[in-house]
Amino acid sequence: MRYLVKDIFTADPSAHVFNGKIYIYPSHDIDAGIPENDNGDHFDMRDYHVFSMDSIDGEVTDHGVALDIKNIPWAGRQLWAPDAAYKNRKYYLYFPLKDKTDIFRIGVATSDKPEGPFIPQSDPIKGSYSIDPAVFDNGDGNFYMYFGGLWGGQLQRYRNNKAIECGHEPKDDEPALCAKVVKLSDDMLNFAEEPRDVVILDEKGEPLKAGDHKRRFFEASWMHKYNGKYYFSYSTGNTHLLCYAIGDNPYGPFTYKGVILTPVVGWTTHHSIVEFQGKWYLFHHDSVPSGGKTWLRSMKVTELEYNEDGSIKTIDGMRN
Ligand code: FUB
Repeated sequence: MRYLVKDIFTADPSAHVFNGKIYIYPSHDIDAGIPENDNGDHFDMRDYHVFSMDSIDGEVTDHGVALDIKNIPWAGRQLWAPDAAYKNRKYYLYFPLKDKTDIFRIGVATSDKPEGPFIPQSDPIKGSYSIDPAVFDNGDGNFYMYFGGLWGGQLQRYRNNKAIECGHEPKDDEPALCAKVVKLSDDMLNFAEEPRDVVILDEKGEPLKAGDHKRRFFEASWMHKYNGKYYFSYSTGNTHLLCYAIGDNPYGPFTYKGVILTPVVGWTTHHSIVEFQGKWYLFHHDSVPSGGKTWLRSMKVTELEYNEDGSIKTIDGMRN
């Protein structure tokens, strides 16, 4: 495993290969002096930096501030885990941010260059809510956004894409809340349809239950394709695992398959998976360099390997 950046704190790394290089779009953690709570108020980030590297062991270039909260017209607070996509000679940065009423929405900003600077749209994406957008290029002209996160990520405040009066999680024996998936419009700036549930099934074909904290979705969606199958991966939040489930198309359903990464030092765990020069890599973060401060994380990379049957070899989160 390799820490990628030492002079600032970085988390939630979304890695992509653009123009033959790896570009990483992480959160930029800061010490805002806000006490830690279950609402995640201590994650009070204010800008994004974009990083690139020519090779997996090579030098990491910090391209500086790519988007600052002060330039986002609808901003309230907290720039959380972003992702990026490329289409038709334009780069798109998708980001979760609380609006002026303290509700998380998902915004989009555009640039002609992968490293930015990115110019934000004047409003969040219509119909967006919650956090952690991950945008998947299906290679057929269609792009899908996966999103959602529990607790501070506010997903429990919605049912069927509508805000409910009193946010709550289902009872332990009821189906778990799901991440959401939605096809993006041709211009990449809107949802092309109503978001759908990313249903994760257990070995009996039943949706995972809300009480199944070691397997149910919490936050940090990612999608990648391997040998024609769709791998939806995510964090289980309060049990601190990165897990994955496999399906036959971008919408699922997906069947739970196992753990990618065991708990790391720190509360959150978040990742991306990318193929580069014939190998697969897991980008993630932990709080080791800050001495365990959960809100000051550092991104890392390690190789990810598959077994013959397409399952992923579990990685030890405490390995350094
Ligand atoms: O970085 C803030 C939040 O912490 C992210 O949006 C979550 O996925 C968790 O990593």
